[in-house]
Amino acid sequence: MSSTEKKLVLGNNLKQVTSDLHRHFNFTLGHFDTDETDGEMLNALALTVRDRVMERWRLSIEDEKNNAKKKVFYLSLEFLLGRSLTNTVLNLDLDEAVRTALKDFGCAYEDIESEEKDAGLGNGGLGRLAACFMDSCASLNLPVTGYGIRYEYGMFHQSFDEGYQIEQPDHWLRDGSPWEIERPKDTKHVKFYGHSEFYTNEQGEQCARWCNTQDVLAVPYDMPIPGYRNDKINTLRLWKAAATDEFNLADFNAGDYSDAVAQKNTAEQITMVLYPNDSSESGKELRLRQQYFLASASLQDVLDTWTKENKKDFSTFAESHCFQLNDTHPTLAVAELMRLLVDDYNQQWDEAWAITCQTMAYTNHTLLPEALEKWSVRLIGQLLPRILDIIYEINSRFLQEVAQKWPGDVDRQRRMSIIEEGDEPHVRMAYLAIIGSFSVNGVAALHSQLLTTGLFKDFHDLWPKKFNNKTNGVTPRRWLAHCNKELSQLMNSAIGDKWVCHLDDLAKLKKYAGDTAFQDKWRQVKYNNKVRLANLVNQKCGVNFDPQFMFDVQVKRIHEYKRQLLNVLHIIHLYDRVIRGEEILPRCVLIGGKAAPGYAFAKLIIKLTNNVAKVVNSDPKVASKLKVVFFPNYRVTSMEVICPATDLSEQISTAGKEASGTGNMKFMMNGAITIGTYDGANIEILDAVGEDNFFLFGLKVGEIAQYRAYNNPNDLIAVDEDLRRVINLIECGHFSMFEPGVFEPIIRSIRNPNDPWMVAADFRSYIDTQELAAQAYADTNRWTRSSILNTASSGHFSSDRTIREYANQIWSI
Ligand code: 26Q
Repeated sequence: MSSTEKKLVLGNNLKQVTSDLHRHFNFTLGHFDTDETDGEMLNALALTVRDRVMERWRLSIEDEKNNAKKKVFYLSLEFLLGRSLTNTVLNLDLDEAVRTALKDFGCAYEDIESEEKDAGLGNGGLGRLAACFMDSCASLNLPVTGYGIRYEYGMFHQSFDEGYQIEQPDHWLRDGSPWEIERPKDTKHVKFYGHSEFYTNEQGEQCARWCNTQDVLAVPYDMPIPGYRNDKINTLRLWKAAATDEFNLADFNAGDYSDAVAQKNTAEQITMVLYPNDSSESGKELRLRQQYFLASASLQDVLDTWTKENKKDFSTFAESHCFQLNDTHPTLAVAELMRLLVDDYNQQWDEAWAITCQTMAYTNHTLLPEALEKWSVRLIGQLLPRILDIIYEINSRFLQEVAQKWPGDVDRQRRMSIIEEGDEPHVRMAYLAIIGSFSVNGVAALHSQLLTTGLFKDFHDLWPKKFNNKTNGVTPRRWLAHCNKELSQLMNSAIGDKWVCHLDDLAKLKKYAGDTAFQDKWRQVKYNNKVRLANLVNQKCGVNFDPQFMFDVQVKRIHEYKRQLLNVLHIIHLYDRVIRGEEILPRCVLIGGKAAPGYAFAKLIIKLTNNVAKVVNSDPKVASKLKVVFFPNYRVTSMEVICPATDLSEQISTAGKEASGTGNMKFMMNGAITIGTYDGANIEILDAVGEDNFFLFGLKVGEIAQYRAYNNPNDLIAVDEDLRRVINLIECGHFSMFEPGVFEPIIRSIRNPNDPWMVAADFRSYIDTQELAAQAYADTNRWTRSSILNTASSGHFSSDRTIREYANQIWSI
């Protein structure tokens, strides 16, 4: 029994859980009828579970205060948590008690859990990675706190009109959330606007202060992050913006009541909505305010805690703190930490800079040059004048260092400057992050290597040791134990249940890969999961998926580099073959994902998929061979049903463009086989599972430039009959009968000799490899063996492994 366990009062047994459920239902929530809805039952259950979280949380915080030598803070504009109830029930080992207690009420656990809304506080991979990391940190008993923003509106809700994406607001907090605890006494003031003032203090030192600011309050809401069955609860602290009283006072006293209230709105706007990952949204002031708001509130929080104990002695601060920056989004933290130390705590610049560079670490998540964050100097100067001073000072000292190492190389100085000169000068956030950090990492081996030879080569030349790789991972709790209960049970019966926290243990399944009795059971589980997904597809799309067919799935944000278009071309090719009278392996193809609201081309790909699906699904000649859906409103909770049911996982990005991918890992864990390019973490998946159990296709990074020089899509179309027929079906309007010309931009893009995404170039290889996959699927035992081997080889892709690497190699905890 652990020391924490001894101090726990609330039991996990059926009797106590039932009694608490009744108490919360009747007394906390005041329900007196028995015909309450599932939603009301969810609240009572959440409170029952939360009580058990609370007692562990208190002990964890106490324990950390007394024992943690070093604390880590994960700063991220996104935490894509999904649902909390099921995850908490699993991690606290409450599953059985909860199921039985609910039965007493005449409720099924599945109905109650499905009432919870997703916390969709993220766009996709980067946000979900932050959530998986939080789960692993707690499960590994590491002192890691997350800092983020409590968006009132999360990722938008997606629906379709005539096949076009429609966005609706996601007011996830409408009915309140039992998982957040407001902590008003830890409120911070965040400064905006105003100007810098320079003065000499009593000791005769030159100092600066930021005056005439318009402050906004940052109010923290804490969410518990439970570890897996270890009684550890970490904290995710999310900030909400609120107006200060002073802020309103001037206008209010002048009698301008409505202006005063309107100003309140400007302050509260900051945390109103999550920005979609959208190039058309770049440069928006509100986004910059969000970023600074997070950085400033979080650092003040940490420094307040520090100075309460240590006053202004920062001599051991660096050895006991580390800030991990999730991409450049929270990078103003570099300048903000300098400001707080120098202006507010009177530290010398050099000491403050040493602290900053020893505590900040930066993770990059993209290779697309257009996705690198830049903010206009004018905007930063207006909104955050003191921060701009500090960025300039950091830059000037840095450029001196460059000049010393490469005397006379002015072009290098221009290239490496934090300030990009031009008509409108910009701050390059990635450079600020690199210069202010002791560690810079990419998220898969190829990605990290491309960073050091491409985008950040100059910085790698200067500081080779700063750069490292941390291949992403996903939490096996949510992405296997929770979402695939039946497979978990089957695996437990064969190899025990240690794999939940030691995923490498799954390798023990390898010896069962060829065992036909085990294969039969494995196949049965997959079949049952396919039935479950088929029901969901039917309910959401009105299309019948036959669980006997191969389930071929691509779910992720819609982007040209991810090449959903290539997938659609394959679907059209299969359709064309059926129409031609050829036999094909029966398939159900599911595509899902959201397009950024301002990304017209991505939205057109959704429209094309919907139109193709309509033609395919309504043709009775095709019905017994091919079904297609665009799955609406894809989110964390959908993936929990989709990945256990998938046979073929589509990971088909243009080589060199997908930093890592994490969906690829969830599918692999659940026994799907990948059809994919040599890109991101696919390479490591291929390495782990071997080429017999992976369908590799397409140009590699090093082949693309040369291929482009000698090949033109139009020539490829001319010589490839299959491609020609597919293009012709789109061009002639077969999928746009009453909408002439709608898909014109798509055709133009495929035919473009400079198509950056290489769609035509990879078509032949993709189609041929899809055919190999179909043949493999037809050989049931071979496929099942491969499926088992994929799960068995997925141990490396646990976020526990990733977090151990961060903890050992970056955080030193
Ligand atoms: C930036 C500025 C303004 C508004 C929005 C943004 C913004 C928001 C989100 C920019 C990018 C993102 C998200 C990026 C992302 O999800 N990247 C993915 O990160 C995964 C985790 O490392 C990788 O697996 C994926 O390969 C990568 O695409």
